[in-house]
Amino acid sequence: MLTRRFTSFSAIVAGAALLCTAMTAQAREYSVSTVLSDAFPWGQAAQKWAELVEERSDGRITLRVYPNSQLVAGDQTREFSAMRSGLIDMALGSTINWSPQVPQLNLFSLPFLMPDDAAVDAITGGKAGEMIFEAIEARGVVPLAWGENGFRELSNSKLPVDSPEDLAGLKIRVVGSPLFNDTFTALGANPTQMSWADAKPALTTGAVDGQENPIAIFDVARIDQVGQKYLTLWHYMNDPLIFAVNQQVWQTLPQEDRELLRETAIEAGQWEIEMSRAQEDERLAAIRERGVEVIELTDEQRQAFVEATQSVYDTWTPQIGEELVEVARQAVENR
Ligand code: X2X
Repeated sequence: MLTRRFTSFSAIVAGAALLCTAMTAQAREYSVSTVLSDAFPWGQAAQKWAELVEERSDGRITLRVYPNSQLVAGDQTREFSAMRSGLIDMALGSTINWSPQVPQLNLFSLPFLMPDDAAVDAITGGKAGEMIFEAIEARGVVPLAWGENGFRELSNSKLPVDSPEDLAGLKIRVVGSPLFNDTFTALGANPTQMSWADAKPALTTGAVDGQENPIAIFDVARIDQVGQKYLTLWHYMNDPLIFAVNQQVWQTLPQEDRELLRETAIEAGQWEIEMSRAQEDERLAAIRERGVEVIELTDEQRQAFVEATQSVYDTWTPQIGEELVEVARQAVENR
């Protein structure tokens, strides 16, 4: 009796275990890395992607978003390598942070290449965008769709900047691509590379005088609270975001799941681009209200910055690729 009861109990346990195995084979979870949390449009885009995937796969596929570069111990410039090696499955990352591994992505950091949203869209949505996706794919990662971090504007704690001369000697925190050192050195500033995790403390202590980031980040991260009193709208570059997947993960996916991931990434990206552009005026008004002096440049003033940074093109065009830079320029011209 006792034996028989034990036997049937074991059978139930074994059956349950089998069922669990079958379910896990079906339901899959993937990690998605981002630099910023869902307090920011960037993190919201990743969350939107996860929601759409959850919904359309009827819960079969879960994307778990890990913000704050936590899967790469805060070092956002290692995100692409971590995704390529399979340490992380997917990411929604900035072109800046992936450019140390994919030189073509430096295209977007060329100063004053893209004067407006239409220019960004002409590049990402055209032949240049295709060339960039091919370059990413050639480096072992599958790109799916574009999002947007936004036009990066310059802030500092010292003075209203409206000419390159104003930047002389200013210590500016820049992101981890070497191109930024060249841009800010060309402008006479004193650039210091550091991760986003280190940026706010460095601004707080005054270790650096300024930084550059999109308005949404300035607003949400309350950069004005760490003494950044002057914000120059110079629109010098824009970093798109890219939704991407590790190649091995991609190869294990059935065709229908690949389509689902791609289609939802495109939708989440489009949603985020529209939302963050639509929020910009309101954010700027809020920043002004908090006492930040916002400096808008005349065409002539902007031109002085354009001219001062020409050397960056000489150094970086060969690394990005002559053809890609030319195709991008034409896209901007014909937008
Ligand atoms: O580190 C930055 O400045 C940020 C958050 O904008 C990027 O990851 C490129």
